[in-house]
Amino acid sequence: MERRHQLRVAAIHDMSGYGRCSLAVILPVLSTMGIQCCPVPTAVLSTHTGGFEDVVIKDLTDYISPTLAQYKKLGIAFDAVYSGFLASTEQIDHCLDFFREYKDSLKIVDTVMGDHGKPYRTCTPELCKRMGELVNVADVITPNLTEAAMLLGEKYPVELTAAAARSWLARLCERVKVAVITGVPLADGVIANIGCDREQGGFWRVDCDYVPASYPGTGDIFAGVLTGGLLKGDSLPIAMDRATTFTQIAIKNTYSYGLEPRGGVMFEPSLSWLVNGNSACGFRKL
Ligand code: PXL
Repeated sequence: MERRHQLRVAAIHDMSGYGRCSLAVILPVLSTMGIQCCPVPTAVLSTHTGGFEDVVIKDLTDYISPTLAQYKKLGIAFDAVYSGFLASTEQIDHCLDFFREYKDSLKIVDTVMGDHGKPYRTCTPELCKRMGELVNVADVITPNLTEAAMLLGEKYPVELTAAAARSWLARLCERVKVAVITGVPLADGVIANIGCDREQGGFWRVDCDYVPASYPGTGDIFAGVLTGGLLKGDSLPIAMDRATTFTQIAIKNTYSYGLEPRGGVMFEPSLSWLVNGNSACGFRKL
């Protein structure tokens, strides 16, 4: 058996050249946290699909299965398998194979399907429907509010009361150990990231400062930091706090310079926070 001294993650996600999302943010985040990230690209894109024309997309659906076969043959182990943006419905099956072959690894599914109440233009109804199959085998899921509503068959809400938020999390936690919903407008007027850990118990919220702009890739940064924190032994509220704080630092820096939103957030100058930054313990019970 291979001897290792470092955490290792397989990240099944797309690589978008411009726009700071998916592997382009997850790789640097996990590396900075001291974790080896092995990218398994689902597609290569010139830019992400949020607000650019003439996007060049190379679908890599036939890449994942042979890659998995080679890793198994080589005896390569992963502490976590993390899936994100998928380019075709077949890739659901390939992710299911990955999760089955690495059954003892932490299984993180970022249910990338849509935002602002609508599915992404690449996310077909069939893909949205089958995302539930990945949720059913996952340990940890990180939907945004749009995706949580889609998974639960709910209408996209204007806001959630604390009781409704706990109920949404509890319903997701019937299927997974840990559910985190990002960007939830709570009825007290605050947008929060909320989470539930079925085994440890408890519903948690980490409040976000309101910034009047929306940037792609922030969910990927959040999920990347959350994954790193959980792997390194953070409790769920501490991992949520770390991920929220880092994402907010990047959002606020970007906003302060008035940078074009579709370019994503300027996280690179703040990566050192992930090395030195302690959780500010900005979590509380939901
Ligand atoms: O961050 C979500 C995401 C990931 N990958 C691609 C996207 C998007 C959102 O638009 O287009 C290619």
